[in-house]
Amino acid sequence: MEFTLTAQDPLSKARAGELVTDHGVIQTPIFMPVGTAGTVKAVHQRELKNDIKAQIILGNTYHLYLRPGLDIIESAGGLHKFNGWEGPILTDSGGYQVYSLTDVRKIKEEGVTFRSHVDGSKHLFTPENVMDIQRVIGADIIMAFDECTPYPCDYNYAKRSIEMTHRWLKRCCDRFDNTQPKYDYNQTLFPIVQGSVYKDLRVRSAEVIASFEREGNAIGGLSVGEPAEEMYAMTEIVCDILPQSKPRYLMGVGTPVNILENIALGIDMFDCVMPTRNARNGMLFTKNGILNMRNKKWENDFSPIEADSDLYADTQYTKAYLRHLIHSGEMLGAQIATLHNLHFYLWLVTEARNKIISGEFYHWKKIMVSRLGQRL
Ligand code: PRF
Repeated sequence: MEFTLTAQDPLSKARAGELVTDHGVIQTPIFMPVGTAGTVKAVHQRELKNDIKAQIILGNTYHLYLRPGLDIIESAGGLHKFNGWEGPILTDSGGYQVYSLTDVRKIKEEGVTFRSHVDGSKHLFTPENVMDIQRVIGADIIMAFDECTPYPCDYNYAKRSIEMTHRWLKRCCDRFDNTQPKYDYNQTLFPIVQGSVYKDLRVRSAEVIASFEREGNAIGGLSVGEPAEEMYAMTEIVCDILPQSKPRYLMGVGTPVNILENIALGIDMFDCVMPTRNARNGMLFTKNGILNMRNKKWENDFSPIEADSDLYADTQYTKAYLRHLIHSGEMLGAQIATLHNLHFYLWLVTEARNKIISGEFYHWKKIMVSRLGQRL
């Protein structure tokens, strides 16, 4: 995998770059739509490619391992062949889903035992088997197995946790480096910085993670309930330590404002369920702020969802119609709203990239941040 920096903003730490994978080029900063179970919910692969212009999508080790299971994914020839998405894929390691989705779990040095949220069966994830599983799934970028600490988190717990995450990383790298891809393209492993909201722990973790010299690095453990200012403070400290020459991925972030603020601090890659999940509840993100489509206000509004958009779904349908669909629990409502939100998130990062290249990012970001959070 090659990463080239194309431009740097003179007034912030924002960067524009290009990441080359065997399944295509990713222009950064980028937002990666979340496709937990091998599908970006409510969106066809053709729409992802042609309408939203997604450049990379996410999958989850935890979900895919439980259902459909590795035998089926391997028989299909890997996740790309199975789901028909031909672009790059990144899989998260399960080092977050086991904590957020399972209640019966035990974290030990060896790994994490948990019960499936699907059928209650018992499983063990270790740094080694999570690498093996991600080899079978076959994502282009795979993630290290980590512990994402909750917020708030006791200092001593967070300290012990990063040391274990670092030992797990060594085990991940040993396994990854001693195994081969299952299919005819390369995979790369990104390690994850943790450390809760403690500066010294973030510094320590970032130094350790950087010392592994992988092809890209990620920041985890943020956007778990802490105030945005604390998240930004941690991102800033960590970005100052992680190498300039490699992509930086901030996991599970965030709102449009969070994304712009973190781009300004030097983040290149984002993922979040917010645009997809909130769409299904009728929340639309736009250039001028946030719309709640369930609101009675839109009942008789026959204007397009977004008049000056190049997305078919934005100009073809009215607000009143989308409100009706969402209200009635119609599937098309989820489809239209999801297309809209993902198209908006991809527009936001593409525009950020263009502004970084033209040297206007800092001022543009200021104006956008004041608009994006407004409730319309
Ligand atoms: N670790 C992993 N995946 C994640 C996170 C993490 O800390 C987060 C935190 N926001 C989202 N997804 N492995």
